[in-house]
Amino acid sequence: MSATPKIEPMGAKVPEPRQNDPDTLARQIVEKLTYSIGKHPEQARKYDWLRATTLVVRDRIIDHWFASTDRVRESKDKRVYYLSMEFLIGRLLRDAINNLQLTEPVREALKRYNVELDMVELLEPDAALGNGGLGRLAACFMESMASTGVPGVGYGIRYVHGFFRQEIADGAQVELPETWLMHGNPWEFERRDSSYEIGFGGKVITQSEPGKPQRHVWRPSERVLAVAFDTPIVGWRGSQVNTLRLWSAQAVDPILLDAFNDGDHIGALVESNKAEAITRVLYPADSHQAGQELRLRQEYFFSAASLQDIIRRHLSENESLDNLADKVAIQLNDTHPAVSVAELMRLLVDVHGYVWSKAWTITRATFGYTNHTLLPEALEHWPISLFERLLPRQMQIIYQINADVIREAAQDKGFNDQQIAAISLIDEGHGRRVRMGQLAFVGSHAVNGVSALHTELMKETVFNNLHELYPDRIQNKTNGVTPRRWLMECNPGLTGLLKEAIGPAFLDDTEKLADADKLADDSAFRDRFTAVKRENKARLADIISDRLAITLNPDAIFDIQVKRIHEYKRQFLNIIEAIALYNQIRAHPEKNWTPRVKIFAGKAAPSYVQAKEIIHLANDVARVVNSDPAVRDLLKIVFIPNYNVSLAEIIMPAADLSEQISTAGLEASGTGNMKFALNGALTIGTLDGANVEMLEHVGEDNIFIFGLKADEVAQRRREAHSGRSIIDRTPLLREALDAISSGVFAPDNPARYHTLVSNLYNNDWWMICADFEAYWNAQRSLDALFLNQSEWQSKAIHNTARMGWFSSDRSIREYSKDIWQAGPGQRP
Ligand code: 9GP
Repeated sequence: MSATPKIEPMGAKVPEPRQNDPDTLARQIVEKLTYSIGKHPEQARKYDWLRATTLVVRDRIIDHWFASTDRVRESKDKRVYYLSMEFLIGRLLRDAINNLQLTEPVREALKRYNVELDMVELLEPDAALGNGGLGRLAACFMESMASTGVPGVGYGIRYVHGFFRQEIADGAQVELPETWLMHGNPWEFERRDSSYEIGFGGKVITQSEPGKPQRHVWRPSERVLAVAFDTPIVGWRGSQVNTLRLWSAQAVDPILLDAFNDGDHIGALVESNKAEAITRVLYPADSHQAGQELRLRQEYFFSAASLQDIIRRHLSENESLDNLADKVAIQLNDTHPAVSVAELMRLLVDVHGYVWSKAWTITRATFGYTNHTLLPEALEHWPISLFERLLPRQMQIIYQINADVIREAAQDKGFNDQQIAAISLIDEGHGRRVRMGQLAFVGSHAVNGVSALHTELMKETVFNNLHELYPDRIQNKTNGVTPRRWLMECNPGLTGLLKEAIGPAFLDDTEKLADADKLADDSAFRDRFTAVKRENKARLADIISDRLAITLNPDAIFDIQVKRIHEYKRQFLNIIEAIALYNQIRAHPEKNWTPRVKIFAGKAAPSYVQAKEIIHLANDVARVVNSDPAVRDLLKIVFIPNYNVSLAEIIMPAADLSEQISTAGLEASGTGNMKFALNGALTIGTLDGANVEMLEHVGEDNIFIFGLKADEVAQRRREAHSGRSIIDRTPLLREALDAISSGVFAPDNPARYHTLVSNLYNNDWWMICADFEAYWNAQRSLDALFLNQSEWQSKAIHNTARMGWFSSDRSIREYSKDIWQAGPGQRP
């Protein structure tokens, strides 16, 4: 046998550019069809074209991917690892083509075979590996890290079934499995060589030798394999490509041969099924606690695999782990990966022989933690009995960390028992639980909220005592969204118009959108801006007509609320206002009503009864209102099923009005609010989350703020107001609620919404009654404004022009500088 020839690495060279003309692309697409897919172009079906096009685009990404990886390896730059249970990435093809600036040549190439690029792009399944805001933010951050030159790796889980598919049957939500991998996934590369054993259960053996510190050895009773699947994430203009590494669980022994040979053919697969179950399904539970054992297994599984991978890579380039924090920043996206703090300590102390204090210094300097919610029901805490059984050594470590923190608090700050109980990693009050928020906090050098208001509330509420103990730790990093997906790709009409009007600089620096601000007074520009919006509305109206057979008037206000369904997000308030408006239109047909279309979309966690009732109510009200001839075309209500990233890309550019009406103090940031405003929608919203900063940027004339402020909400909650007195003195509200409770919208089951309504009478926890009147008045002033189209459109232009700051590139630059000390310009 001849010796393997030595292969020279490409080095950090950018590869020779490939030919990107339509002829070359067309030829390569057919080559892929032929040699990678095994089809003649004449036989190729739609999915074959998608796959072939993806492979041709992917080749171009791979060139840049290798160059990016080599560059980081050679420069020894610090890497950022973003650990997230969720990456709601959506479709990738359009994003990749756009970022490589291949849209027109690929379109041309496919045309040669009578294939439409848009059709091909729409075939790609949505990678729905997330529930909502947190997962979508992680996807925006991955793209922005690549676009701003931050060497980053995202670590998560390769769920076989992503976020469930929602259907509406007789008005109610039905959950069906999502199958994004059905046609394979041409973007991913399986890395069998990067697989790690992950343990669960078993016992800890303590070894003592005279004169030496005790050693702890964990002997798990169960092991599964974590196998890596890599997806390249290409940044704007293709200059940097980062990796999203998702872990898939497999059994160490795929089949128990003894059992099989004994005739137990099902039992022989038990281990394999148990292992694979870990990464089979995404938990549908945003802002809603999912406290199941499988969930804790998922959390530990991907955290432990990621840490082993990080350490292996570090040790392949460095002599020891002493300088881990100089070369590695790990960001914990919410508390889901918080067990990483205990796991890294275990690896450093038990496996790599560090003394505790040194290991703790390294650990804390390496981690950062982002909090995404203050809702108590969403803050993770695990029963100690479960934790101890599944992760016995990590539990011991958590006890020791806790003892150290409590000692520090008592000695240095003189904390009393109450304060100690508040910071403790162990909640003694609810059947003894491990508090993951506290663990993430103490194990990180930086802890951040996701909007200015949320960060302040973190200091005042959930982390009040920890903030007192570590006053320099909490900082703010307001969220952002990637302008590539959320402006350029989803709104080519507006992007083209802006390019013509202010030049292309905003494509590289979103804050340059500010140059369009003055055009708000230019009537010719306003007309063109309005024409783009109308086209986007017509496109959405067509989709709604196809899917739901509801005809919409594109000249009505498109008033849209799309997001997870949750009581604090107050879709219920919006529906009640719609009913009140319906009643008024019927009572006063002679008035000059502004036509309105209220559009809803979003999913409810399957176990969240009230949220599912809200969906049902929206559909029931829609049925009655849309079929009432007395309403004419003045009000239409639509609930679009199965909200996902791709649908959002069509909805955001089509909105006139964006509903951001959460109970103040409860929405950590919101990112939908940013996408709408960037695409020229006006916002009606409370002073909550990032709405507060949006107000500062777009100016108070261009945003419609109403309702109680966060401190007023907290005050009213302390006073435990019921809604009864407000309902009694507000006829519009009372009549709307009476209509719901008397079965106007549910004649088949008039009692269906009794609980929903009686909750408002008894305890107005979400401030629906308290905010109703202010909301109604704000809506009516928007009605009046819409009749003055030039004024409305100039406010819309101010929104687009002033939203540049809300780019996730800005967020990432702030993380890079203040938390990670990594990325361009951040070298020590
Ligand atoms: O609810 C928050 C949302 O306000 C925020 O924009 C998003 C990203 O930071 O995170 C959401 N939180 C979750 O999805 C779960 O905690």
